[in-house]
Amino acid sequence: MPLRLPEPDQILRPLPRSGVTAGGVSAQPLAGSRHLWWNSASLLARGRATEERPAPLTGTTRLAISAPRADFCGLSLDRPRIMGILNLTPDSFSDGGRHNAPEAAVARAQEMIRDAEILDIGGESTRPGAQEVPVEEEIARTAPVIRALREAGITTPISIDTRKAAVAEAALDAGADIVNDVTALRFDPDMAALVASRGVPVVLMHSVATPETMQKHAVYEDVLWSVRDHLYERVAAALKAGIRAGNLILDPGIGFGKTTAHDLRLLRELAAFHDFGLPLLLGASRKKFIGALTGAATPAERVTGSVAVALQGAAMGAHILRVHDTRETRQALSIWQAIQGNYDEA
Ligand code: HH2
Repeated sequence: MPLRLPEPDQILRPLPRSGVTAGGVSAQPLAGSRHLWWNSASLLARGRATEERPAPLTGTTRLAISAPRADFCGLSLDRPRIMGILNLTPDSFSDGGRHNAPEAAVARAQEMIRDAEILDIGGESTRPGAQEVPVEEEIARTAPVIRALREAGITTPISIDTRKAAVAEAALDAGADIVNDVTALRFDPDMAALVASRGVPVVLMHSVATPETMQKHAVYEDVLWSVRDHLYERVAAALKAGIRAGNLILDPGIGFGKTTAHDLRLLRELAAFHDFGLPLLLGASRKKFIGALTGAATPAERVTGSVAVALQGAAMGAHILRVHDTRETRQALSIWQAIQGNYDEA
């Protein structure tokens, strides 16, 4: 089905509900989820007061909010999927320097895929203040490890977390399946054409400026509308470049040029992005706002807070949860899914 972009000046933000439905005619699945449904929504029109609305029974917006999302590398997105983070960098804010050697990376991947259904591999930190890594260096960090993972018989879908087309291309050639671009195809002019020609899924994330400078740009009149407008523009650009709608995944970019208040607003209103009709990815694991809210100074101390955020993402209908702590997230998610009434299927 071709993608119809939502109305640019209004958002129908569904109110996600879980558990037993009253079975009313207006109860509709949320974003193809088997756990969540909705029967009312808020209408946010640019510059106007928010109105509460019953869920529309027909129409393209209803369809976009409710419809099953395209399968993701063979994974049905009717339940939240865990994406395990494997950073092959000396300086990532959480796991920098831990998995650089290929043997250590393969061992960590083997451990993560007990619980993760996707692996996200990165060779350049994008934490606030991080400096750019030369292309050759980033390729040398990532491609051999991806090849080693495939040679070790790991068939889990792999995404390459990069802003650079040459790095993405080397990773895809080595056996990666997905491109995860925190600049939503803006950093490298060759990235959109590469993704289009390889026909692979791509994560379009909201970010501003560069990792070096982004926290200076954390100023928005209204962060929800800014992120929405940006993703709208990036989806349109991706389609124009020939990328299939079924290969697009959206991400609000928690912590990228955002304050704690911005991050919280986006987490609270995540369901506002379902009217694109696309899968949502949430990457909040161990991020700074969790430390700011709890006093957990180091990323390693933020595991419990991260699991809480992952559950919030699941409750808002996020389809992919990008996390460091795959085991802890899986345990929490299994319980959440079981409580929602899908015990046999969780
Ligand atoms: N966050 C980070 C990196 N890549 N990709 C997506 N799609 N969404 C995110 O939120 C996201 C991302 C930053 O986290 P991490 O990889 O743990 O750290 P670093 O950038 O320091 O390697």
